[in-house]
Amino acid sequence: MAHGFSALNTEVTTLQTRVIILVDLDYFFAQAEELRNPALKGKPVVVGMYSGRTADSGAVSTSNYEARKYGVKSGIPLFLAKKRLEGTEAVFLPVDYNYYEQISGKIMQILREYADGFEQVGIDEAYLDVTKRTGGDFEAAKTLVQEMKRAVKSQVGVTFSAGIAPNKLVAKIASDVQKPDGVTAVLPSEVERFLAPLPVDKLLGVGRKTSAKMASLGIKTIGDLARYDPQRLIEVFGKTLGAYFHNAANGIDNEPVQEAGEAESISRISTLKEDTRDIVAIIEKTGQQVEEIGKEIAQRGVRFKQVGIIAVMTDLTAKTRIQTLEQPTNDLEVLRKTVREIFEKYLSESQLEIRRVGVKIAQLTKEETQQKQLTSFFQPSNV
Ligand code: DCP
Ligand code: CA
Ligand code: CA
Repeated sequence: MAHGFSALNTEVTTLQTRVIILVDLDYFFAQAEELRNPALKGKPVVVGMYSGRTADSGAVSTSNYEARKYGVKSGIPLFLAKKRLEGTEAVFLPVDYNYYEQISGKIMQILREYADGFEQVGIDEAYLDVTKRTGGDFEAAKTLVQEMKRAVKSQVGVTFSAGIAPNKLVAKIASDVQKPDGVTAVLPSEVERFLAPLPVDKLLGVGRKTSAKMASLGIKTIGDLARYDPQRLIEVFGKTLGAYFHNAANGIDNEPVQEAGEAESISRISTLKEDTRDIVAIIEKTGQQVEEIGKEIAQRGVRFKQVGIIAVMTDLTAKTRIQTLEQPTNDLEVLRKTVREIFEKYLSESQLEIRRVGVKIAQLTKEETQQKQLTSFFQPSNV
């Protein structure tokens, strides 16, 4: 442990119940259109992706709530939307993505100021970790959301809906409960009751095929899934998915709110001179990769918290092994040492020769955020 990293896959321990907010902008493309042309308000507005083949071919990107009353929603064909809105004052507009991105950018900038940790997802959603600034208090988080709503409404003119919960998974589902311009908070003690009656396809990763499979096992609601034998789930869906479904259904989700860049990884992979199990040959190759990765992290000013190796075997199957460090670092010595350790362990477990090797670092953080985190971490709390 001299160089400060721990055993395989150390999980981040949660010291305190988190308070996570998911903000989702209401009927976003259509609301953005109303913003630049207020005369549209009150009329059904449909924003469509025109494929250009014929005047009406293409699909609805989104519509405002007036249009939704007629069954016009994302994904349906434009000709069908036209038919359903016949005889109304409906307005059809083409997608203007650049303009929506501008509006989104302004809003994200405002929201960011209200968060300890911020993660934008797509054009119209963001997760905010507000644990620190609310002191873990959900009432304070509700007040914060109201402040955010006022700020975004007055500075940009757009409404959003939000979910407040102890994790990202539940916050996202909660944000969908009251729309538009709503807020739904799910306290830690309410998570189980909140999730139980919902259909399984509310969970990320449960699409049509999976929900049909679950139905055949007698699983319809998230509550059914939560009670289902986890061992059986793993048999049916495999280890990763099975475990995920079990945890998700029980409202367990430890995914951190992280800046988009932090989720990135840097990797290098190359072919060995010959197929081998010789650690010296492997280390020679990965040593070059570590140098290259080192240049890139210096350039970008990032640290890494996760180290992985990639081994492509002679039968072309690719294996990866990951180790999480105790804290982010930019020390290439630590990287070299960790890579060697993981490879040594890997070689002791596998008999096959290796054709290609790679090194990957992940959980990247910017140097300055890192410093900020360290300062606040070491601040004595009882002064
Ligand atoms: N979008 C799209 N095609 C889809 C779904 C969405 O082009 N099939 C675009 C248009 C939406 C934006 O993405 O405005 C955000 O998607 P949402 O699912 O959040 O839907 P909306 O914001 O339109 O509506 P809601 O008020 O239900 O969030
Ligand atoms: Ca969305
Ligand atoms: Ca939305």
